Amino acid sequence: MGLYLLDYGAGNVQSLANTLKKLGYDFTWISSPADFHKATSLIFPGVGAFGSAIDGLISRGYLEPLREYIASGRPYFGICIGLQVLFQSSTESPSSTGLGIIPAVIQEFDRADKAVPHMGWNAAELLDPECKTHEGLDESSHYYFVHSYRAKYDWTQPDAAQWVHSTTQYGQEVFVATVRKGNVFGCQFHPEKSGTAGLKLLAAWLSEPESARASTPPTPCIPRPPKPRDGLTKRIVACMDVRSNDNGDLVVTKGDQYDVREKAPSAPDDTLQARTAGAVRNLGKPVALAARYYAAGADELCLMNITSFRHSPLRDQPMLAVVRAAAAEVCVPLTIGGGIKDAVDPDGTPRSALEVAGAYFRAGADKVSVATEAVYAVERMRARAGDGGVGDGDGTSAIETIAHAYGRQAVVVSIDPRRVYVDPAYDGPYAAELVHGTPDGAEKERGRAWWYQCTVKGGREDRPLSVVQLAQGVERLGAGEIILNSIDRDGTGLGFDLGLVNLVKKNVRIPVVASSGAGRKEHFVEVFEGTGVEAALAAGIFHRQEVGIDEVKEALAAAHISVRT
Ligand code: 1PR
Repeated sequence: MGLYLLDYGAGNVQSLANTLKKLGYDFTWISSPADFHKATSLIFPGVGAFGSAIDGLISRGYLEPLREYIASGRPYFGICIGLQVLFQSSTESPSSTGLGIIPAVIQEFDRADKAVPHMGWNAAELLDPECKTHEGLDESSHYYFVHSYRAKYDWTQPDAAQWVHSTTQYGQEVFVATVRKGNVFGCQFHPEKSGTAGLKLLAAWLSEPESARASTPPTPCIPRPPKPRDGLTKRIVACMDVRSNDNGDLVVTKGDQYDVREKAPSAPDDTLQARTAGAVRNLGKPVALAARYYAAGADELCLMNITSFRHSPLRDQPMLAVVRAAAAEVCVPLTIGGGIKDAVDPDGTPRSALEVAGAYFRAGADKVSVATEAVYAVERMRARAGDGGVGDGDGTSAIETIAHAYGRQAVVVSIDPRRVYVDPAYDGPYAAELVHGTPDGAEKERGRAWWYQCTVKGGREDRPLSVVQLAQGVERLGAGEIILNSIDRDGTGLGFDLGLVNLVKKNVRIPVVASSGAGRKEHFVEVFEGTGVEAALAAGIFHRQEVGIDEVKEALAAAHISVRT
């Protein structure tokens, strides 16, 4: 089979290549317009923005060959933007024209009742009421979506509705999850990031005889009114903080309030604790742990290069090899953080944040996480506005440049706030963000109040910025998601800081991942019941195997919180 993959230059399409290799398929990247004639099957794993995709296709001379390829009746599989380009246009990029094969327009999700992007695992419901599984798509499975724009399902428009194979509901909107007609199949979600359910779907399409793939009939138009609740599940994220130990090996470590060195015993002795005191805590190898968490059902994985600021950005950057090896093992989204900023390699070569992010995307990352540089960018933005104003980006920050090239869904901001305790009657600049200790809270908190100050360099330096100012600032600059750590709770096992999580969640409209402090499975139930967060992240309890990801999900399911099992 002449299987070809189309990359219009966005770059972060390595996941699909890894998945196809896993499934045992050889493929060739389209590298010139002439390649379209050689292809007998074509997959377009589009990522990023609609306009960038169309511009990328035009500048490479691919748009007309792609149109001709699809018109020739040979099998086509479009993923995410690869599905959206089949439509007439998108409000994301009004000046760009799509292929116009499906007569409808892609529009932005309504943000009134939900966080946008729609990011996470959701169900797809087949239009054909007779079957619960079809073309490898299974109604009882969940698939990984990440997008801000969608094609609304409108059964009153038969010319467009006849293409719709399945739909998904987010908030109160029912949109097109998959299309299927003739030789065309497309999905809004990412099968290459959807674990075994996604592998099954891709395998089913790839193994179908080409004649069958080229001749699917239209779908009848069936009303699909929204249900009371959507099918989006809460995500469980396993995070690995990676750094080199004293022998120079990259290991997964874990700190207590960001201190990753083993503690000395209280009295001098000859125990193992005394002999290892001061050494970097070693909890395993990053790739082996990533594979373990994938097998255990983690919905996403994070690899944080926690001492990145001391190393060169790209030259001899050992994290790239770790990401490459981890990405080959796992079929769920992978976020890489640490050192995503403009920097200079030891040989004097300047590297832009975009270039550094690009290297990680090509290695197989799906999202990059920016921490220190995000704080500086918001500070610059506020300084430009003056007079305490919020301001606007100038297009040069890491968040803006990466979001422009790879889409905002690919840019996460990791926030490292620390509590600043103040008098409960505090009336200073952060009074509106004050959190008060509850009577049943920890002893240290009772009768006290605090605000949350942002830090940089892994908590080593405080900055004159509150967590709300940072969260709102990065949303404005174009971040697609926030990982919300807590230096006070990190590694303590006391539970997530619900006051902090609620404060940030109610001040932004992008998804928030609660992080730091998980010590028991009940803490996950608490954070989902007590805040509106989309995901919860933990490190220590998973590394030390104190609680399994499956146990967390069982506890959530028992509390009627929707999870992917
Ligand atoms: O500043 O863009 O280079 O990014 C550096 C990244 O490394 C940031 O995301 C920062 O949070 C992280 N980092 C830096 N130093 C440390 C450290 O621990 N010394 N790790 C560090 C922060 C927090 C979480 C942890 C959760 C859950 N670790 O990653 O996984 O707190 O832990 P728990 O479940 O065990 O409580 P830049």
